[in-house]
Amino acid sequence: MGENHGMLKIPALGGLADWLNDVPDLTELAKGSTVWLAVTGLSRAGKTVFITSLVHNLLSALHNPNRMPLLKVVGEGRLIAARQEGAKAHLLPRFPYMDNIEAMARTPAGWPRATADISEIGVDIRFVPTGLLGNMLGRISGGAATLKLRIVDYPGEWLLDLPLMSQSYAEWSRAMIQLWRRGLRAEPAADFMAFIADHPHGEPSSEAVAKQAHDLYRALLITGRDKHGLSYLQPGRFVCPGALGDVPYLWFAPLDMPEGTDRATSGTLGALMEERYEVYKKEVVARFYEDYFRHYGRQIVLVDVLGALLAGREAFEDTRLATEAILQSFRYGQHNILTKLIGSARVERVLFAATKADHIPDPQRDNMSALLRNMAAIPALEARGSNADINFTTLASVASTLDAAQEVDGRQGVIGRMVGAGKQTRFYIDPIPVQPPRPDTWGAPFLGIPKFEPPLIDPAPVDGIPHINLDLALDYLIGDRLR
Ligand SMILES: Nc1nc2c(ncn2[C@@H]2O[C@H](COP(=O)(O)OP(=O)(O)OP(=O)(O)O)[C@@H](O)[C@H]2O)c(=O)[nH]1
Ligand SMILES: [Mg+2]
Repeated sequence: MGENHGMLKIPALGGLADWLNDVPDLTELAKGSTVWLAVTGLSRAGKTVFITSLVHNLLSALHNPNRMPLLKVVGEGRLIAARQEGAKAHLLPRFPYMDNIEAMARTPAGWPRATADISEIGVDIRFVPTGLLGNMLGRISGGAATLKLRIVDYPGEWLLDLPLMSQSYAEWSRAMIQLWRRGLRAEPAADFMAFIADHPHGEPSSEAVAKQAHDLYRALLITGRDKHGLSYLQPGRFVCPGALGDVPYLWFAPLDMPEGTDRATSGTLGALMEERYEVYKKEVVARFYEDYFRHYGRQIVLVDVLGALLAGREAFEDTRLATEAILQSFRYGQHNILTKLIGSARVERVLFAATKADHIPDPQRDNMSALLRNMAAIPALEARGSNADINFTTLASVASTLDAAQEVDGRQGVIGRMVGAGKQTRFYIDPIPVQPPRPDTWGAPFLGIPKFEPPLIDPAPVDGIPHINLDLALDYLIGDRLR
């Protein structure tokens, strides 16, 4: 304070203008404003657990601020209240926060069920704004501001469809058929390939054949995901349909379209598939971006990097491809398809987060973040231009283990109770590489990382849930709106 002691310091005019540019609209702040945070990621990445823990820890933060010290509004003691928003006429299904908490707090503790569709939940955060703003608002509104946080859970598979928007049916078919002929994919694809070899694109259009091809292709995508750990699966709605239902325009599949064929001939099987593909793009893919995605200014993309590492070389490579494809939804070019879809709406901040960090010991976690960054080919994208602000981290929404005290064969590990086993188990892992491993260094794949039981959880919003980096992640995503 010095010589200004006792006086309100008025900033110089230039400084004031800068300051006004930096803060959200004053009246908006006094009334309360809204921020959308979308949580996405491929199946089993940890979206439901993340949102459940986030909401529970926010609602508990007043009672137990020690859980969320790195969320500055909590760490700085500025939180006044955090409440679940009251009943509203929202359009999206409600995220089942209480059911999920009860599943985790039960004895024996379990995990929430897998989810199939988009859902949302709101938390109203009342807080004291920082600094000068706080002083001014102090007079306007009794010292507090309210941020309405709207959290949305949607399948990351839906983002895998953005590339379709700039591909014709023939181009997309060729890309898919090539992909399914190679490596790990060839064996499960054999039946589907045999079927489309019997039904070339030029044969007369047939509803029954189209439906059969679709059923075979869809089953292939789901087998690829569940039995082979594959992630780069298009179209995303064949794997995660959401509330679409079994409508006829979905009944398409790629066909063997020869190089040089750009449009299917009218009246053929190829033409029927093409027509449905185009309707799918317009009615499903474009609509998701236009009606939903464009509103979600802050997004977190959860990636099960550890699961991908353990699933072996090809599954890891597939996760890498999928992560790269998802990243396209956050890169705006002057004339690119995303910009056409969402217009001037912008995703401002995106956090890519490697989940389930409690499966690896603390010293390995920075490597995990670096590996995720390298998987997404971020170095090539460093010149950001008008892209969203993108960051990387490693987190555990529900820390269910402790670091094991001893090393075994030079490997560090964690210790926790396995679901259903009832006794403590240690899990050791090779050091996490910062670059995708070289082809000759991969071990034998195994699917499904160990399932540890959640720790003891109080279902009342008092104590919160132990986590790793959840507060840091949230501060990056919405901290600026809580200043
Ligand atoms: N130990 C531990 N396990 C976790 C954590 N987060 C998720 N898991 C495990 O991963 C599984 C999947 O998590 P969910 O949150 O249901 O994943 P999701 O992305 O919602 O999956 P879908 O709804 O199928 O798309 C859980 O059942 C847990 O076994 C975590 O922070 N720690
Ligand atoms: Mg889920």
